[in-house]
Amino acid sequence: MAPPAIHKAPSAGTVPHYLTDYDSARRQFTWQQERRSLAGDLDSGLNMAHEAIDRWVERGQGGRIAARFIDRNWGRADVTYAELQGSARKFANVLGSLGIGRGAAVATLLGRVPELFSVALGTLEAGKVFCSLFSAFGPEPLKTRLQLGHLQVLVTTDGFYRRKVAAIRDTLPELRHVLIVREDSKEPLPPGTADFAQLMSRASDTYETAPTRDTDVALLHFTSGTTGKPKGVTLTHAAVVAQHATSQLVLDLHPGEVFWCTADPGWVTGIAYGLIGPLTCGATLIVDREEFDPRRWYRILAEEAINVWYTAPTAIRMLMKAGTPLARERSYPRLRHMASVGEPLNAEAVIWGVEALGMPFHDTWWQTETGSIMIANFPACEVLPGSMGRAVPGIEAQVVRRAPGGKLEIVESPEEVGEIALRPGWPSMFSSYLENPERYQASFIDGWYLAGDLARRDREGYFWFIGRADDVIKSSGHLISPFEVESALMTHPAVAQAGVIGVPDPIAGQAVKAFVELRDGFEPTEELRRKIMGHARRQLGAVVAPREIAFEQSLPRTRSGKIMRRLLRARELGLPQGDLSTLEGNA
Ligand code: 6R9
Repeated sequence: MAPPAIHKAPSAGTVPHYLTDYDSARRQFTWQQERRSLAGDLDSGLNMAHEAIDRWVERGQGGRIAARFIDRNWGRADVTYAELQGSARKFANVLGSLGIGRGAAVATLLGRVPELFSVALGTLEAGKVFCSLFSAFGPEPLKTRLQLGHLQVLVTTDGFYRRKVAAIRDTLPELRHVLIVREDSKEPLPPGTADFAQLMSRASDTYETAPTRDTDVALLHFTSGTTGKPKGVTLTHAAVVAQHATSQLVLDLHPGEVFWCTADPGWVTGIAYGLIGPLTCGATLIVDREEFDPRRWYRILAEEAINVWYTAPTAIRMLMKAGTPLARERSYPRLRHMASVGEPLNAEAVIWGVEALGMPFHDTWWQTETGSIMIANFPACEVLPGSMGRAVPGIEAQVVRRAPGGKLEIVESPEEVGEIALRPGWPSMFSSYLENPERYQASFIDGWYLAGDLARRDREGYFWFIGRADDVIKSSGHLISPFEVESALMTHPAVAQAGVIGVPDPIAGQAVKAFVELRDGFEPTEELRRKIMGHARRQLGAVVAPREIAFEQSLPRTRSGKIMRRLLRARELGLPQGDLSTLEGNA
């Protein structure tokens, strides 16, 4: 039985919520109105960076803190909206001086540092495409993404460059400029790179924002599929309309409020809600440069007087594991709203929020492709623990089944599981999969975008997550392609075939497990297992590499030679093996 609903956060009511009555908010909401509330005239242009920073400076709010960066030793570096505008404009001028044209793509491979914000906003301001690469990736995933995205500029540190990029640079003929944010200025610059700080210091901080239109591509994010290369998801400048609206309706961010989004900027949440959306609301972002640590996190929540917190289930489960007493060692009088995204948020975690921090976690659901939150539990509405919530105003979401003849049918029964489907037309819907129009087309069926997630929808419109419809793995909130891991394993000389699946993990949600078939002449020893593991980690980075490798005599294949991950999963979990008629060797 589902746990009882939780009515309102106890501390709610201290600020007026943007959304108080769900049904009337849905009735009244229009995207045109939201669009107008930003850059005004519908026919004029729209620029994400302009909405995020310039507007506040123009209104005389430039002195407000846009972001506070906290370092390992608790040093705090504050950047105001005006300073961020200045550094963004400098970077826009740097791009100009390097001769980078409109529409070209600029990438960062950086930790959570101020330079990432300047590069992101400056790139957008200049009308170029910004792409943030996950800094824990190894050389292989970086190479694939830099190639697929035709990236012309990369901003990274000397350490990352030496460890991850130098060896693949020859394979990236389109990468014209590498700018180094130096960690140690005594070290010479790596050959073929330029000094980021030096270029910035020479650049002017006046710049006329590029006249971008709603339909111009602004962001490139990479996401993982089941087969083939990663998918390059493009979002246009219009995405800012939905990122802004949801930062208000779902995260409830007010000007001057302190907001902490714990997502890494290498993933979509870290840009949409770690940067753009909250700045359009005039909030102050807290950015922790360090990795997760329970004591550290509670100290940040308390000392930085966080008002609104957006985090992820894996982190919440790790906090639960560290124990409720640790949470209660401090008090959080300013905290008034907590939300979560990225993986299923179990009911216990929602309820634990009340116990440990005085309010429930509010689950939200969306994807890189949707560009902003689509389904949510709203701060002023009751929370159903274990449910992802209801469709955001302006979003039509349903659970559907595929009917014969390519039609979709809306599932009416709250018991029946189907696929999550969204009616196209919201402003942050992805505009393409880079160089894969067929794949893009295939995501839309019968007038709906199919998300590839399975869910139930109850009579009140609350969605309950069931699982993914494909083989993609979500581990600690990171979307991982089994294909990418299999390909990296197969570059090891001992590996003939590999099949990779996600296995349940109490903290990370899923962990990556590989089944490996060895080439003739190799023995399945512990030493070989360690070698293959090391190889995978060097190529992929520790976050993506398998945590477990099992040797198999032979992997189950279809008659066409494809590894049957479904069967590997069923065997691993002791589930029924289902239809085996296509299994190789079956008559
Ligand atoms: C924002 C983001 C998208 C996939 C999505 C689904 C899973 C996201 C979830 C959730 C259960 C939630 N997912 N939110 N599963 N409950 N509240 O995570 O984007 O990296 O593209 O991942 O993540 O499977 O389809 P992305």
